[in-house]
Amino acid sequence: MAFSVAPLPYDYAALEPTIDAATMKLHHDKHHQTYVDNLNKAVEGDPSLGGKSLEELVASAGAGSKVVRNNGGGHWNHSFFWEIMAPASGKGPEGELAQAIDSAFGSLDGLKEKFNAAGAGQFGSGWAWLVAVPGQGLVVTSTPNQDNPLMDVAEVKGTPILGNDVWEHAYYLTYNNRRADYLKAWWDVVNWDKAAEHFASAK
Ligand code: MN3
Repeated sequence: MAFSVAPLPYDYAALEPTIDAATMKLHHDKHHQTYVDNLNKAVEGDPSLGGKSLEELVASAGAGSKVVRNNGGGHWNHSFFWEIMAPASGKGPEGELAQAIDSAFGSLDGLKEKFNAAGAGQFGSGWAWLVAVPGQGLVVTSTPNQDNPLMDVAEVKGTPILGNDVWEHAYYLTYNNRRADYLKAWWDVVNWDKAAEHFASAK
């Protein structure tokens, strides 16, 4: 098998009460695994894709099949998602990332407001992102389905710094239909150290 789901970097219950253990188990073990299984099937069935990295498949998603776009995106996005969260630490952004947030959004609250609006405004399923765009600094955007800002088809292209999954499967057990409540609570489990790593790699 070409691609596989990495174990969660923490316990299923580690993000409670923000995200419940049952949601994490289903989301990681079933939803993410299904994207990976379907991606592997698609790659096995198409010799022209053999040997390509996930990053390559994602970067050329618009030129490939819908199956690879959806499931390659699903694999990349979820791998990113597990790592951009961590047990609540009470910490916020620091250093250069904090400065860049202040300069783009006025404050961390300004970023949260914009990011939560992008997540709430994404019709149907998709993702909200904070992206480092070359020459522009930090930008908030959203993508439909399993698209992401690394894809050739993305409206806003750049390096993802933060990303939140706004598919119902990410929050329905605890928050039911209240996506806005989930978006608001999610900030408690953001892994700001990992976000800083992404920001450093974007420069
Ligand atoms: Mn998901």
